[in-house]
Amino acid sequence: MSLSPAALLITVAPTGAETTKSDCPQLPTTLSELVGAAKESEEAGAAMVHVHIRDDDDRPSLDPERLKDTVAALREGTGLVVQLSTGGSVHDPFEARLKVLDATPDSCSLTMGTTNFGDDVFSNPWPFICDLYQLSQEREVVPEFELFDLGHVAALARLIARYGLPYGGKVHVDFVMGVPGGMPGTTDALVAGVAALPPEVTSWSATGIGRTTLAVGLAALSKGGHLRVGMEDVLTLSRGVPVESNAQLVERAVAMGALAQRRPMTPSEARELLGCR
Ligand code: KMH
Ligand code: ZN
Repeated sequence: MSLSPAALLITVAPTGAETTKSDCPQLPTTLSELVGAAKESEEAGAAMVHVHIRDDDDRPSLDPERLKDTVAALREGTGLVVQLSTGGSVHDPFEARLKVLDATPDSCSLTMGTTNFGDDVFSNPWPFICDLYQLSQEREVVPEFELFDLGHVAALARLIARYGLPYGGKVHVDFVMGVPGGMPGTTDALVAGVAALPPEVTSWSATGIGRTTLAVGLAALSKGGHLRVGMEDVLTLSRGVPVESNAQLVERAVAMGALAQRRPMTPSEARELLGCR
């Protein structure tokens, strides 16, 4: 009997909407920087990319044409599963967030509730969640449910009960932990979240923001989950040591996975896991 290691989905989140280019010049904000970071991350072992884009002044953007060009460029330059953020920045209106699906990504993020987000509010009221979910089903885009809090897990069960399974028939969630205002980035919180997942969930990953990144990553591996890493979520490797590239974080995730006898999943395995086209 072969005992090949179980596959580990590594998602890279290279940019996010919160960090400024002036605070972090190595953050990939232009299209060519983003594609470069995605290529390097794929070579390092990532199978999916979670994408936020910026405008010409490096500010967060949901510009429809830019989003389409970004999806095309990532498809051209990489084999990664392309997941567009529908969360955007805390300032983005619901209408623009729904329009993200016009760019025909493979996957989209879908946050399961409103959460305090540092000093801001990341707004995801129930009617917006329902609209976005139904649109993802219509457009055949696979959602990744982002869970910032235990209540978001309960909201996911309610959503599936009301509207059925996502396009593709699989249910993949990502625990986003350690946001000031959301659930803490601890093993205890992750264990509670995983225990509460509805039975329809077929796979889950976790990411710990800032200094919780290692605790959450190790806890996720010990529970058999998958990992999301990237400069959207963490900007230091250890206290005072800046991240130089997204690939560096992917390499670290691969090394952590190797200790847990997991090998990086390929993009085509990820497509199968997630039920993407
Ligand atoms: N930037 C946060 C306000 C997502 O991508 O869907 C929302 C976020 C979640 O990053
Ligand atoms: Zn995001």
